[in-house]
Amino acid sequence: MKRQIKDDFVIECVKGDITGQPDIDVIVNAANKLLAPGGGVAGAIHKKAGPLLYQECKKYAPIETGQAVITKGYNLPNPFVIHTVGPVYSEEKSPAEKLAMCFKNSLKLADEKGLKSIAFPAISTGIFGYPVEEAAEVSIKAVIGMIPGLKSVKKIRFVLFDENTFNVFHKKLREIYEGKGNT
Ligand code: AR6
Repeated sequence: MKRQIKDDFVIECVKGDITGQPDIDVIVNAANKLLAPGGGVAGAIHKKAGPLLYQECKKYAPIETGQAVITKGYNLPNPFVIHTVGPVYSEEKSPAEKLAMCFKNSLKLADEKGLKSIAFPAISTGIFGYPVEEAAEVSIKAVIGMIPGLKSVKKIRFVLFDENTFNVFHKKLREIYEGKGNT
């Protein structure tokens, strides 16, 4: 599903694997504070990128929840990876604020670097336990709020791994845009 926000900007949801998006400049990793290879998205990204990714990550670790750092993509089809740490839902006092920060800080980094396209997974909705409905609302609103200020980024893609998460994000994106009068 694709939404043309303005003439030259696209926001879309696809079902798939974040490590299989060769047309995207930077993919976002749902990382842990140590930026170490874990399970889920982080495991898949580090596996495909190869060990040099963790070597570079170590230079920037640890980072705080909501922060983001950028590295090269190594063996991934993307030149860059942004690593951001989502909130652990049951432990965070203001999880929505922290989750929104992940998206905002990642977009800011990509834009500053002059990148044109970015792909996000459903940060925090796996091991970190954020309910998918709530996460979709916070995540989509956070990226949409950033669009007017972006200079370089022209495409934002949400890559959702399973059918349910895809359906929830897809529906939420449609609702938010229908609310704004788009079709
Ligand atoms: N591509 C796209 N989405 C994926 C992929 C993939 N290859 N694999 C899983 N997902 P998670 P979190 C989905 O657990 O909740 C790691 O160990 C998954 O189904 O990867 O932020 C880190 O090191 C879910 O919908 O991230 C941290 O310790 C979503 O991506 C911790 O897990 C996020 O799931 C981060 O937990």
